[in-house]
Amino acid sequence: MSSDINSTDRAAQTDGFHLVIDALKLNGIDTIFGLPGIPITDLTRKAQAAGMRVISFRHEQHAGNAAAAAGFLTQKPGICLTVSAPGFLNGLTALANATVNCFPMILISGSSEREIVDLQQGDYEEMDQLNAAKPYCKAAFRVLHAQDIGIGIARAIRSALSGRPGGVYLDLPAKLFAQAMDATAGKLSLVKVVDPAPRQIPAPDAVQRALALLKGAKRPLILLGKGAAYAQADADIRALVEKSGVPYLPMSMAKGLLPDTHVQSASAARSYVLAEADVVMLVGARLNWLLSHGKGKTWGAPNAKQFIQIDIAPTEIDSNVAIAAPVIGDIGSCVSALLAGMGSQWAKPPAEWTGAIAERKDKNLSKMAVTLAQNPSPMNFHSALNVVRDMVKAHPDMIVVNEGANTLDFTRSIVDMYEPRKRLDCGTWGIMGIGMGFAIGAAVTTGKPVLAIEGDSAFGFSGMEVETICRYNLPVCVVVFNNNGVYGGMDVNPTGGSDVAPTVFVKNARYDKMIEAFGGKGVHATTPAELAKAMAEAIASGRPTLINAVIDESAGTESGRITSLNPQSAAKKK
Ligand code: ADP
Ligand code: TZD
Repeated sequence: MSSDINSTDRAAQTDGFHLVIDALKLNGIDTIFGLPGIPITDLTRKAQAAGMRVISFRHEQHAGNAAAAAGFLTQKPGICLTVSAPGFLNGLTALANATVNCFPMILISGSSEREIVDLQQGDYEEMDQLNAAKPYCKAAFRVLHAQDIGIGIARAIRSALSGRPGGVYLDLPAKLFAQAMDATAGKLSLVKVVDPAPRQIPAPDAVQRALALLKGAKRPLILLGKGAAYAQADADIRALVEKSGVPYLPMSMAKGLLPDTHVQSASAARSYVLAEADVVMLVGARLNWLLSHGKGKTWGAPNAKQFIQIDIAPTEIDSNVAIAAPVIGDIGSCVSALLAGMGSQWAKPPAEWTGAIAERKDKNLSKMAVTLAQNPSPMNFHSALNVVRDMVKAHPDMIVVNEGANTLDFTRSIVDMYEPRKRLDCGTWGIMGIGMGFAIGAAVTTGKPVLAIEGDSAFGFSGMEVETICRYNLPVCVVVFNNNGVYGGMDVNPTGGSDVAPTVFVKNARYDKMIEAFGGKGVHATTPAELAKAMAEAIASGRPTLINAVIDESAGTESGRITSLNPQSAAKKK
């Protein structure tokens, strides 16, 4: 009899574990990327039992990167779940990277007991995680009472998604999970976030100002950034470009918003258009280091250019150079207002401008075709990427993940993309280590095949996650461009000592053997034909594959295309 009463009581109760899961599910979040341990082991189990997809990683940074990729691809915050202190810190790099890239994600970390942490009495994995996280994310919250879990998760979701998207930290102390409360009250405490990323309609005068500037331009240019890719306003963005007739440049993760083969793409005449344009319209792209801060030699004659900038963050405007026509709002609303304002009589840019671009494009593309057609032995970046290019053309819905230095720069410029949000890379920081996390996040979220083109150094940062790829049998094909080191393998130790140079790895390493340890398919490819065959098989089978593509160790340049950022001593040596 008494045991019946107890079980009725229990049935009428819920706890912190279940409230976290219910709050996430209520908000349409169905996947957690994480790594179990105290105090969140049971949360991962219970989430799986409740029907969520729980993807367990080997290191939290990669779980965080997977969550960030999911956020970018879906406009829902990706969830990364970690243990306290070291697990939290491992996830923090990904949270900071997501914030820098304007990707929505939530890092949820279990934490140790507040009473002990705050008195610094030495708890298991003691750390003041909330304050550690604050400078590196958009917002950071802590929940102390089970009845506040619903509101805590609602605040985290809204903070991640509204305005400029970014990373949010949610601190859940160990004690919270076990707290029990009445199940009905628990259910009522949950919040389904209404309209988490409200549309922000641009002011009509801002739209008119922008259109007037664009209309008067003799050499206009549109620059699409990854904010434009994130916005999922693909049809309107394409319509804006095509209706205006303005040549455009995609930033790396905006590639494919319009197919790179589009007649208006000015990518193959990039330096010409950046230097010569008189009016540049930025759509979800910041004038940061990736665009030489909007000034200097890259941008041609000083003060000869005017900018229109569409962005959701008003404080982005004038961050580097004066912006003549800011348009503040969400890209979908801004682009549709611009389209409406253009009317039906919009005059295309002067033929002199578009003709000069076409001429340069043709010249550069013909030159590139000759380079790509060469077949040196060992392979160089061009001959290997020539077959990658064909593979992506044949499978335009495949997601390409890309990191490295030369591997990044050459892949970005050689491999055409055909669909929006199909390219994920080192992004705003130029960070190494996103490879396997982004690949897993993309594969899990979209179910599409993923091709990860990785420098051998870049791959090393997340290489252990090939086990995760095999464990979940994900359709990921990793291609390691193996040139024996960071940037290349040619450096020598100037002392003649037995240590190799700092940039050099084990020569002729067989990365393909790594995936075989976990049941995946490893391939050693020394020619474009072998590489093409292996990629085609991987994509057709959907089987986890790692191709060790042997690249000439002298083929790259130090720092790839950003050599100018690499300090060299100016001191004269005697
Ligand atoms: P890229 O590196 O491709 O040049 P950035 O990351 O520098 O792009 O810039 C992205 C910009 O897009 C950010 O300034 C961000 O505020 C903005 N952004 C992101 N999402 C939206 C959106 N939905 N509407 C408007 N602007 C957005
Ligand atoms: N650590 C982190 C987290 N990010 C970084 N960007 C670096 C170190 C420095 N770094 C680069 O900027 S590129 C790179 C490093 C270590 C690797 C380049 O070698 P690779 O590529 O083998 O990946 P290539 O194609 O051989 O140049």
